[in-house]
Amino acid sequence: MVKRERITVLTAGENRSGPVLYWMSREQRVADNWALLHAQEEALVRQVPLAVLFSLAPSFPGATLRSYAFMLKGVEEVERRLAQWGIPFFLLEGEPTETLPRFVEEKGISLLVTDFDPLRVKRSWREGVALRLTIPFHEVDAHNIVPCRHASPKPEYSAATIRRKLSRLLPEFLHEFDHLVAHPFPWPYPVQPVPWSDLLSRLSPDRSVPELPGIVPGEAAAHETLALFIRERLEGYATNRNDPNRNGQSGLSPYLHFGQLAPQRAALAAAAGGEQEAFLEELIVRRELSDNFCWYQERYDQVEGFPDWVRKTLDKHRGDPREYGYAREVLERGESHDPLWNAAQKEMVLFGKMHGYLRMYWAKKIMEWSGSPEEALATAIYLNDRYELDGRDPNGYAGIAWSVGGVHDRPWGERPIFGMVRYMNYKGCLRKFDVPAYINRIAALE
Ligand code: FAD
Ligand code: FO1
Repeated sequence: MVKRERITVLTAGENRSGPVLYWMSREQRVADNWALLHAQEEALVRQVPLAVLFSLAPSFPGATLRSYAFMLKGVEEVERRLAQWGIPFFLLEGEPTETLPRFVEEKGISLLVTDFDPLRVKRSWREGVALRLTIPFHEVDAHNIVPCRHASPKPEYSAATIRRKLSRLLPEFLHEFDHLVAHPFPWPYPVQPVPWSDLLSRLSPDRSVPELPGIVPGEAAAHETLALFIRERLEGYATNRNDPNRNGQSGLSPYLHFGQLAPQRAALAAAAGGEQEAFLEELIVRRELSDNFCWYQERYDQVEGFPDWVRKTLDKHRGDPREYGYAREVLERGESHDPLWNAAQKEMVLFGKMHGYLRMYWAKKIMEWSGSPEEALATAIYLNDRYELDGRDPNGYAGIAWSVGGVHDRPWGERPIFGMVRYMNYKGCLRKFDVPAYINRIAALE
């Protein structure tokens, strides 16, 4: 049974008979998907057909060919996997607030289920659709192990405060998933296959950020990446994860971002592994703190979303002289005076995934070289969401807010520009890892 704490009734609606529809958005997978499991539970109780629908929005903020190509290959795999369970899949093009209510009416859907996502664009989609429904509309948190709304009723101050709440609740929520069954009530209408081959050309996403040849999209590849990490790199994660010269991170973020892997699955696999505390701290505490931030702080991508102490200290230092200042285009080309920063920017542009440790340094330097916190925030978000395959994610908005605006961090010694927001510098990196080796490695790959 899907736990009640995962389910939010967005609209009660009137009951009528008819199929159940899962509007898949964030959780683009068949296995380990609480939203899909809830939709099937409801369809079995009602003894009606079940279908899954993905709404392909042409203008997802910041998305380029890189992200759409990866995502659509994963969604195509979803269609193939669903067929094995007798569950049809539909892909609607256009804005969901238009296309979805029409589909619900045409097919006489009796219950609409969708997955939880704290981002603004998704809130507006859900609100827009809810306004035009007369049937029940349920939202299921299939991303957080402890459902976001249940873990805490407010924005958490730091990892420490949410960690206390999560660790109390994890024993109740970190368990094996229920299983999908072959759906016994067949879909009563003809199903046109999705025209996968010409979708991308019709979507015509920004091709200046090309696909990434080095990473295979989809649920199967996600599970292989997880298994490899657990087998070969979980053990050394605590020591290796912050060294850009070691392959110490899991590589899971693109799969988690597009919902091709359930964080709960990764946690279950790690918990059975070796030394997992450091990994679970990132995978559970840090990630679920990001959803908490974006859900309860609607201005998660604005300076107004920073804590009061930060806004005060940054205001005090607005007028400080900047030793360096770069236009966004110069930064985008990785042409600052700082070879380490340039290498990190190039790693992101070329491979779609900057090393986690360098993301902090990268964003803090943008803060140091921008004319204002507002400009720094906008530039970091623009570059992050344009080039990171795992971009356009609550983890990114929280990570950038931490770097630029001290969100989830504490006050540090006061200094120019940053005020009491934590500062990071080149010398600090030199102490942490072999900086020339990293710079040379990226230079050799260009
Ligand atoms: P691992 O170290 O293997 O971590 C495993 C998982 O734990 C990650 O996939 C992620 O879900 C979670 N995690 C790890 N570190 C963090 C963190 N600091 N905050 C939240 N969750 C974390 N992450 C994104 O998914 N998308 C982004 O756009 C993004 N932008 C960032 C920007 C900045 C300025 C900063 C400081 C961090 C950003 N992060 C972002 C968080 C983190 O850097 C990435 O999640 C991580 O590097 C992804 O690689 P991995 O999965 O191999 O990491
Ligand atoms: N979700 C959708 O439901 N429809 C889309 O067309 C869509 C496009 C998209 C493009 C890039 C990207 O990074 C994410 C995209 N998402 C889309 C959202 C994604 O599924 C995640 O839910 C959020 O980005 C993470 O919160």
